[in-house]
Amino acid sequence: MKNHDIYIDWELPGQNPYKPLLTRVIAAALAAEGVAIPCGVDVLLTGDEGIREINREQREVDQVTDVLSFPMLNLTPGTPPDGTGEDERDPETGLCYLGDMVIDLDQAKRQAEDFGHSVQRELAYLAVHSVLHLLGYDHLDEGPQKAQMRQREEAILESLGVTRDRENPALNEPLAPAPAPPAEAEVKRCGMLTLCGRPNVGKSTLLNALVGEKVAIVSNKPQTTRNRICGVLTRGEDQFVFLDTPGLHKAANRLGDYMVGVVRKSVADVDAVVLLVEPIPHIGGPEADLIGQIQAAGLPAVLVINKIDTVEKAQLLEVMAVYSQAHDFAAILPLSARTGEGVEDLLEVLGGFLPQGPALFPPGVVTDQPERQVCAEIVREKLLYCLDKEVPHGTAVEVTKFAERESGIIDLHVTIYCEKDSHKGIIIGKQGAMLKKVSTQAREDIQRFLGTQVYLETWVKVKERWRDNLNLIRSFGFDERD
Ligand SMILES: Nc1nc2c(ncn2[C@@H]2O[C@H](COP(=O)(O)OP(=O)(O)OP(=O)(O)O)[C@@H](O)[C@H]2O)c(=O)[nH]1
Ligand SMILES: [Mg+2]
Repeated sequence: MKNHDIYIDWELPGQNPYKPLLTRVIAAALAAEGVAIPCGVDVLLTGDEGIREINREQREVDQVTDVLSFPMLNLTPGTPPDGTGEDERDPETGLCYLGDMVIDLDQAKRQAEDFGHSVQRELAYLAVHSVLHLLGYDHLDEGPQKAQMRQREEAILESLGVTRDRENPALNEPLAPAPAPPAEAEVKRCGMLTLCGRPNVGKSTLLNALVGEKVAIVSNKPQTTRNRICGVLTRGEDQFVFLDTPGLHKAANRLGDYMVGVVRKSVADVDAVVLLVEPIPHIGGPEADLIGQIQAAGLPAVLVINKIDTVEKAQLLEVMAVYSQAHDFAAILPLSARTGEGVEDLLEVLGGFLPQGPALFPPGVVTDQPERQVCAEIVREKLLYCLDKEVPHGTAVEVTKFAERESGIIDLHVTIYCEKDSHKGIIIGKQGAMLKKVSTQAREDIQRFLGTQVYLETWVKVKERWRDNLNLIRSFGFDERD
């Protein structure tokens, strides 16, 4: 099981060789401290200037330090997070975000020279030291806490075969480099596949599971996805380009018309369609409509019965029987986008629909969405999560500033539009509490997505009935001419 998500950002060109080492050391330190739930740590590897700027901004000292740690949780040494504490876990990803560490590579190199050991060893030490800070250890004075922290550091480094002991030359060898990733195979088959279905059936969850990264926001409220979202999986000689679509529903406003139009356009000109349905033995209006569209377009289609983690297996047979009578699907696959069960089987089936052809996207690319759009979507996801009823459905999010400083820190300004003054009050909350909650959660995810520190500022404005105003809909990036 992949237990920890460690996001490492490189501010320094050409320093990527340390990435496998740091990833390994951080994962080992977390495991040694008994962290047994999926966790996230953000790492920024910078130089003297970068860390000086962060020291100035965050600690108001004009100073170069070897490492900085910014814990997110208030933990006690020896008591790792178990995900039960308040706000400990991201409700959607289930990830427990521990905080940020910043390492100054220039300083690490100097210290390595002073100690007479390798840069790898110094980086390993600094990373372990920082992980312990994130887990609540401190060493403000020479008391027992400092001794406890030192003792843990040594134990962890020793378990990795790394100590700072200068007298033991055997330990001075650099760590073995991580095995090189396998060479990229040339893509020989590439195809586009549309994911469609009623709202809330799990299309975006499935897209993320297929691509292996979060490219689409997810919520337990219907009509979360508003636009076509492209997710790319490149595997060996195959490239899958998935199109996630808004849930097909009866439009109640012009934004709804736009969303339904997106679905229609996406169930055409693709290599195959994946129709997602709930594990219910009944064909509803949206399903019948989509089956009609699939037949009219003459496209091969795969039926995915999602959320099988919520029903007895016997019920699935009934669902399969009902749908196999409605259309001649190329395959019917029960799966759980949430747990991942069956996703590999789906990929195998979909691989059969990829035509011969070169890659549409370079290796490593997982979506075609610009970074600022993903940031706006993340803020909208948090609004959907934190707010009730109609309020989040009437929000639109616009990024008004996305600027990267020389240090790599990103200044992000975001405006949240809502439809009524009363909604504005709800979004801001008592003494700004709701907006702060939304912003904090969004900032954490955005930092993880961008792999760097982000200063997020948010404003809330009212645009009455914007969902029925074509000009406003277009200005928010929903353009039916696309
Ligand atoms: N139990 C269970 N829940 C799931 C599964 N897949 C998705 N969900 C949940 O269903 C809800 C809706 O998921 P989304 O992926 O946002 O659904 P969607 O089809 O993209 O929804 P729209 O964008 O509104 O059309 C979320 O709360 C998901 O966590 C699954 O396999 N099992
Ligand atoms: Mg969706």
